[in-house]
Amino acid sequence: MALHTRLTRMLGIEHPIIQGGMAWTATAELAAAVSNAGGLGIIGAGHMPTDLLREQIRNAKAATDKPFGVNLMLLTPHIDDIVEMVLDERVAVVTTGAGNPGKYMAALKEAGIKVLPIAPSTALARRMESIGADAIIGEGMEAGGHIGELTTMVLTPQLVDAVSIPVVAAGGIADGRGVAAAFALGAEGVQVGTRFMCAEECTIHPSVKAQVIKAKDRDTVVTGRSTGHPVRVLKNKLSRQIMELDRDNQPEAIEELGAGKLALAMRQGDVDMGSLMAGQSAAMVCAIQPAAEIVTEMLAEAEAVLRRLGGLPE
Ligand code: TUI
Repeated sequence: MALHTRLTRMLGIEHPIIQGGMAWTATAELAAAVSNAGGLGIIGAGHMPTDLLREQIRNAKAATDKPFGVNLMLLTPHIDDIVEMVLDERVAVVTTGAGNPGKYMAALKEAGIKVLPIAPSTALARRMESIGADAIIGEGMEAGGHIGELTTMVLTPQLVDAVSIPVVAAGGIADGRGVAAAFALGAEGVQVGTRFMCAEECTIHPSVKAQVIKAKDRDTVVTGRSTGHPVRVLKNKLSRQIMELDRDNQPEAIEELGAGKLALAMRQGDVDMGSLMAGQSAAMVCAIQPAAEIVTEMLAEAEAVLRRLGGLPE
């Protein structure tokens, strides 16, 4: 069986699984592996210098013939340069996070790029649809990193009612039960981040993968609410320090303390003072596996659940 939807047809992919565009985490190796497995791999631009990102895109092109995408983190200061480079490289798909991509939509669409904005609310989703978005990724607050206020359970069906383009559910989805649930809510695809952190092809430091695998249900916390950019992370020494500054309402001190800490975790493996951005689903990630195995396992589970639910109980 295959789970083909408007989303898979539009993107030219086999399976309705998009890999989250995690900064300092979702590199060309991971993106190519997910795309080769029939999902949609995404390179996370984050704050990456434009030249380095271009190299990543070229590495991914060399490693897969399948479509892949780039996630644009709209808070990055050199975002204009990045967009120009992405247009130049003719990337197939762009997802956007942490802001309103309205300014770039016309240029991206003109270049034939499929644009999937991440929206934490129906208002933004409607606006994005009206200016030409191809699908909406609705990310619930179960997700890791920068989050909105709503849960995936309530956001997804509201987005499905609010727009007529396909909706992709994100936040808290780490196995086939989550995929089936997202489909039940009307989504035509899912975005999965945290589980792909523990893909073999994910190049983050092994110590971070170990923290994700070790995590239990209550091991994440939302830090930085006072800054206006709340971020979900695995609890550690840094998150405790930021929580204290949050309580004292010191947003500038948080921005200063937080600078560079995502790379410190993901690249250097500092699990005490690095920012361990990960979703609540970390507790459901139990092993390091090849990306292709993650994709096929999630699909097989989803299909089994959907088949079982096909019959009403006695
Ligand atoms: O973007 C993410 N997750 C991220 S970005 C990131 S880097 C960062 N580090 C520190 C502080 C802030 C960012 C780490 N994780 N997910 C997608 C996402 N987008 N979540 C929430 C949003 C969002 C929020 C507001 C999208 C649009 C938006 O619009 C505001 C507006 O201008 O209308």
